[in-house]
Amino acid sequence: MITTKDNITQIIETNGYVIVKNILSANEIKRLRETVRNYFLLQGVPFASGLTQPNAAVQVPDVNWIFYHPKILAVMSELLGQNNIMFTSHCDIHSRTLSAWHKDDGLTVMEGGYFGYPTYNEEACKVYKVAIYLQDHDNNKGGLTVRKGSHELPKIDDGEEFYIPTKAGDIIVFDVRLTHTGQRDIIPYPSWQKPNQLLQKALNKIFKIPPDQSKKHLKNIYDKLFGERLSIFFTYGLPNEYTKSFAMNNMKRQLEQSKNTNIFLSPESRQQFINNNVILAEDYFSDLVNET
Ligand SMILES: O=C(O)CCC(=O)C(=O)O
Ligand SMILES: [Fe+2]
Repeated sequence: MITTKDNITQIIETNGYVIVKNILSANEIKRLRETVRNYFLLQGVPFASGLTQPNAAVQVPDVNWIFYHPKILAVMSELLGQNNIMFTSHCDIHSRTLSAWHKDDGLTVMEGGYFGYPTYNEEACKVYKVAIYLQDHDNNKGGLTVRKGSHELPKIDDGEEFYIPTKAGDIIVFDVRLTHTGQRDIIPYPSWQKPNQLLQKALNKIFKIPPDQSKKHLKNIYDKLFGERLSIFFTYGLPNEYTKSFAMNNMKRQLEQSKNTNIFLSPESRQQFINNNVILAEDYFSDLVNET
């Protein structure tokens, strides 16, 4: 579904996600790819057959310009229905990771989830994640697949499945309660499902390697042939208790996953957000400081 700006607010409220085309230029995508790629040459946390970096807003300040990119701020203000919006300090960057169906409300991560309890029926709970894939995914199934309307449905199997074809430069914004998944298969073409398994079996046999290892080899071959799959995810919300709670608890998850304790944005990033009238969830992180 390709959308115009006039109806994006209604679409995200109904479907739980929206695609906004052509937000970033080819140069901006190139710059982000270089930053993310170079970062993962030496750093990152092994995750789902690839590398991830949670808390990237703090750990990888070179990506921060994307958070206050004028077009992204305009989209987020439009979607949230007001100029006052809050940045949660959530940002994960990924390289070559695989994924499975999940929600980003934290209910599978901690007791009560990031909001403290399930919020599927609560209208004031508006926490929206931006997904930026740094390559085209319109000819494969390596981008984002969602379940329509599932931001209002607690069960992970509920809601019609829809694959979102994106070009580098497009962004997807989704409600963090939406059920979604990234690339599930090593070779992300549905017709390759059988060959995927056969290839893996052949690798097991030829090289006498255990199945999880062969999966890794197969994935390396695919990545080499088709290029690295890189992505950036970050989250804004209405400046209210839901967003603050999401931000604080999600920060706990990010610290746990990255084995780190830095929670504050750099003074430069802070200033940029302030210049753009963005409210910062980190201003409410004092409880976290006392805990860590
Ligand atoms: O792997 C992907 O593309 C999806 C990542 C994701 O769902 C997340 O970071 O929460
Ligand atoms: Fe997710």
